[in-house]
Amino acid sequence: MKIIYSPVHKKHNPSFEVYDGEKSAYPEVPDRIETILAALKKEKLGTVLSPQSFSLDHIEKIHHRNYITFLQKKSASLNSNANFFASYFIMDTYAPLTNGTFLAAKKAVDTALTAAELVKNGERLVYALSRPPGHHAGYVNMGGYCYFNNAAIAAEYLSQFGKVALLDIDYHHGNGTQQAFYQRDDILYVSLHVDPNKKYPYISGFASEDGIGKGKGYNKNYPLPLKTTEKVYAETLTKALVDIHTFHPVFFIISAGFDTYVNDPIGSFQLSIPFYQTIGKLLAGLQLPTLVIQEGGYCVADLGSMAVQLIKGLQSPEVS
Ligand code: SP5
Ligand code: ZN
Repeated sequence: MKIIYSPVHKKHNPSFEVYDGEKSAYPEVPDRIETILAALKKEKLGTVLSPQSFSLDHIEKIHHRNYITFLQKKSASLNSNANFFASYFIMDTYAPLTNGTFLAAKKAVDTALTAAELVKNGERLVYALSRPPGHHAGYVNMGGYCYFNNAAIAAEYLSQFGKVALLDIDYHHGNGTQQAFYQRDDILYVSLHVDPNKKYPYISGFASEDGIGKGKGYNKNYPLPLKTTEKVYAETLTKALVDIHTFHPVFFIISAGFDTYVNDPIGSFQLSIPFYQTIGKLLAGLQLPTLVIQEGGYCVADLGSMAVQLIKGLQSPEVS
């Protein structure tokens, strides 16, 4: 396996989020990616490569030019300890802009695009250690710890070469990714996530949202109960994999969040560390060129173990 990583993500390190009007600790910390990288290296699961630099044109396919310019200019204008919250382009209080945010977010996109290009060129499995994450970022807004939609930009890139299935297994619904492809029939978006009636992002992720125009039927949401068990998760994932198999994609992208873990400080599901290997095995059953892109997951102490289990599962197909 190839692992794509750059230390530039550390330049994005907000000092707080605002929750119900009060400051609270920012859970999306640089150590998340550092601990995953260290665990993958320790288990010798792959070769680490640095991302190449791609043109902003790739980002412009998913985000409005004025949004990209705002993110770039505003970020550069901030002093090193500022956290900027309020703008037309910011949809909630979980995505503060800081001085290093643009540089880190652009590198997270480069990380995903470098991985996508390797998959396009025949690699079977590539892991993009993108940070900040991306799946909540929409056409004109950042939110939910996300700035540029790394997975959507990678999917758009790969769609030039064949149909793409994007499976989102973060605890939260990927509202930004759904929005990007809601009218498309060449990119299937399938997501398993907590019931949006109960948790963030609240406004999307309902089972009734199934696409519009020629995109009708190419968006699939599987909202799950707050205390979802491994049994229910595995049954639901099996249904999602039937959707993907039926679509006959050429490429498979996984928006991989580890906030479904039982001890995650934000999530509420009941998945254990070994269960991530079960997930990996189920996904490997598709036998498709696969791009894993990091999304959320906030139990920093155990993120490395979850990533290792997921990759071990992806490398050992249940069906051959
Ligand atoms: C990529 C991703 O997983 N984004 C998740 C964004 C969810 N943010 C909302 C959760 C806010 C939790 N903060 C609670 C602090 C209580 N004092
Ligand atoms: Zn999440």
